[in-house]
Amino acid sequence: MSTIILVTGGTGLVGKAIEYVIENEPAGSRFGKRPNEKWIFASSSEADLRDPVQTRKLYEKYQPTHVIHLAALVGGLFKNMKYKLTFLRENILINDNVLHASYEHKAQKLISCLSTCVFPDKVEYPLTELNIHNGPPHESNFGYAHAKRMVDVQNHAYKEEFGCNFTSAIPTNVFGPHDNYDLEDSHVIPGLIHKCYLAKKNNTPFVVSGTGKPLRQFIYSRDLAKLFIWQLREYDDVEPVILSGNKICPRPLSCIFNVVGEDEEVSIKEVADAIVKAVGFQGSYTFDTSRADGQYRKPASNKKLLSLIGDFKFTPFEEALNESVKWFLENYNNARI
Ligand code: NAP
Ligand code: GFB
Repeated sequence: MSTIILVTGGTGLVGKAIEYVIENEPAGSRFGKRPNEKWIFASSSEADLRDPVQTRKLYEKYQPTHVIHLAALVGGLFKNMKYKLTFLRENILINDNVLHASYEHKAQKLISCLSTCVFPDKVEYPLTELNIHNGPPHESNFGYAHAKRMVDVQNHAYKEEFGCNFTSAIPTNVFGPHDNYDLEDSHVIPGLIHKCYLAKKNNTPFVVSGTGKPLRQFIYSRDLAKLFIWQLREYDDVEPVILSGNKICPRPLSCIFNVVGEDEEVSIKEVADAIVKAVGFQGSYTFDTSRADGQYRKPASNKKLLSLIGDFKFTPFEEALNESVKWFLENYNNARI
């Protein structure tokens, strides 16, 4: 019996990381490709998942037995602040079509991707899988956040009415190769890598948005990819799992990014300092405090993940950031900039 795994959003940051891991981990290993598996990485050019007809055609074509659902309208703080209805509506359309097609085609399992921005802005910390619906999300991205939260509600409803094996993952902020480096619409790490690169190349100022004070947790895309493969193969519960870094050594900074537990976040200023080092920028940089800071913090607990996955090694942050910068420099001409 072959296993056909459809990865929607397979051409993005996270999808490309899953493809990299499946192709580069030893075949048959915990995260490597298995002999009976066929992996399909779909992009919007193959099917615009906002359209139920195109969605159905994609499922008819591939007959997936398992689905990792990544496809979404995605963006950083500033893109979210600009297009709240668009983020809400497009992601609701995509999610409803993918979940219903997965039900109609009797997918054995579906994992959808949420985000730590779904959590309430005012709630006790650390955030756990039980907090998702305990209050409104931060106003900066309430469109995207509500669309993502609804997937958890849909998963429970499909399970109760039809017995579907649907679940979800809640990653913290992700970065890595194949990211979106657009100067305005991207997330903070790719946005600052691009800005720092241009400042170095053109000898112009490097300007970081906001105050630099907000705190974040980050996960390297290729580590997140392994966690998705683990969830696909070894986790069968409707409740979501937060996918974030592990605390495996005390601060200093070089450890903090992939050891970030719920009580260890990093400031945007620390991120900017790390990017200056990785890019090799010699100048100083300033903060444009006229631009928004967004949510101050969203510390998510990875206790559930750690209790289930056992031994897992996260990539050292500086290695992950250097990989991302290297990929960006080598692919500048065809990257999403
Ligand atoms: P990304 O790099 O922007 O990739 C998005 C993917 O979705 C692309 O493959 C894109 O296809 C596809 N897509 C977008 N609109 C589509 C549509 N209408 N129909 C079909 N496919 C469509 O995003 P990402 O960072 O990999 O995000 C993947 C998932 O992780 C998303 O669900 C996102 O919400 C979640 N997430 C991301 C972060 C983060 O920091 N990046 C953090 C937490 C959660 P094309 O290549 O054809 O455009
Ligand atoms: O990754 P980011 O855009 O999104 O980070 P969020 C925003 C934080 O980084 C704010 C600061 O404090 C910004 O002021 N920042 C500094 C920058 N310079 C830059 C820059 O050049 N670009 C960007 N983008 N930020 C997003 C949610 O929140 O998290 C999404 O809006 C999604 O829905 C994503 O969930 C994972 O972490 O604030």
